Amino acid sequence: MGKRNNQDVAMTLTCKDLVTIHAEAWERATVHPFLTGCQQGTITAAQFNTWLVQDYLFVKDFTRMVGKMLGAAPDHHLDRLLAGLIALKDELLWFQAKAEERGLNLETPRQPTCSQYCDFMAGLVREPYPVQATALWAIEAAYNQGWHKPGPMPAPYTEFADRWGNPGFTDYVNILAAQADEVLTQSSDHTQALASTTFLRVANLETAFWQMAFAA
Ligand code: HMH
Repeated sequence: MGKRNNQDVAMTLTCKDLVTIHAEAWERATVHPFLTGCQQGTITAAQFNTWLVQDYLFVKDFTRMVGKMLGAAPDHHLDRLLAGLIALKDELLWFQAKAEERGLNLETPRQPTCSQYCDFMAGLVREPYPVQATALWAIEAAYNQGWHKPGPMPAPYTEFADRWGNPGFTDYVNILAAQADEVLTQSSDHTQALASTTFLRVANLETAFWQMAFAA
């Protein structure tokens, strides 16, 4: 924050600012006993499998959210969104393969937290595009940082940590931040305030999402 647009003294909020403003919520979203448990080998198979199935259900609706963003995005954002969708196509197939390996049934009901997160994503279509772009970045950044922060993960979690913690994914997240920053700069204070509450909502949903593994 603090940077001012010299025309109308509007604030220009950036993704970096959001992490600072909501530092505690972001820390809870990205440093969690689920992730440290994977790293230390203390997560049970049942806990991990609960997360895996619920995350598959999440990613299906996340894919729908990104698909709807195509309708609102400026022309020069389409390429990255489409690249993101192609990666999500692979990711959904990967989740199916992981579930098969583990003998998991993906036709499982969503837990309440997963449902809340999916409802939140479905509702984003009603928000201005800059708010959607901020949410997209925040959702991907949470996993990028969360899976990266504990450091190298032992088997069988290595490939999970690599999927979201790898440098290519970090580059993608940084591009999403740049795209969100660009449209936030052109937004009203009201839209920027909405982007800030949306970021906080993502952080809180992410924290609750990790917690689901322990509630089952
Ligand atoms: C809950 N947040 C959750 N799941 C994911 N797979 C991502 C973010 C990143 O795609």
